[in-house]
Amino acid sequence: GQLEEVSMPLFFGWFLCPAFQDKLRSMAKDFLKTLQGLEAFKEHLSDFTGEAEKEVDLEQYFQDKGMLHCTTKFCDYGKADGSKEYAEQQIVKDRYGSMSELKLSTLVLTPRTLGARVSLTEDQLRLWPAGVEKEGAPEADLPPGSRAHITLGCAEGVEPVQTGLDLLELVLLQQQGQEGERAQDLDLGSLAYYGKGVWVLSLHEPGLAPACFCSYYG
Ligand code: ACK
Repeated sequence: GQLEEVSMPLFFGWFLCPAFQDKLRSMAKDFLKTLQGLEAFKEHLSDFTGEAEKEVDLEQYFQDKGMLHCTTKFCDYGKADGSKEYAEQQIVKDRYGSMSELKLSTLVLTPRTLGARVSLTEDQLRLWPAGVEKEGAPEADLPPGSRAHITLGCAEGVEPVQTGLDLLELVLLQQQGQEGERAQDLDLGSLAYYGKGVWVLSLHEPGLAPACFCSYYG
């Protein structure tokens, strides 16, 4: 009926608790500060500026996209394929409003986006929609959950949907056996460069972020 259509959200996902949002934001800030001071980063600066000589302030370069979350299903108020089917699943109804911990293993920075990769548990994967990896990387065959992420910032003019697409590209490279060029060990983790401005920080200690599974209406 009409009410049902009205009730379809922009997206479903896990929403980080406010205290952990602050923690993650300040961790990202530290990372950006450290990264832009590294010689290795400066060598590849043209990936970001288009010019080798120009300086870049990464904290300004990446714009905050609001409340930190990990999208499961993007519904676009019911306009996106499979929204209704997703929302009607028993597991989605059962878990709605429940808390779990998101495991953050990696920070991924590209000239377009800054994001945290989320490693979903078996149980969390039950809320992961089918086909979103294929949708983002049609030519690849990536395991469910490969696209799970938290967008931490986007370059000017870039939409947050790009963070998941950038992550899929990285996961594909890793699936093909690329490990990146080991750049440096930082306090937070070990840093690798994958070319074309893609920097990956594997955290020494994965972060555990308490989050609530629900939906966002905008
Ligand atoms: O950072 P995100 O995961 O990327 O969170 C936002 C959220 O929905 C609200 O815009 C994500 N998003 C936007 N468009 C799509 C799409 N076509 N497929 C998957 N996720 C999307 C965006």
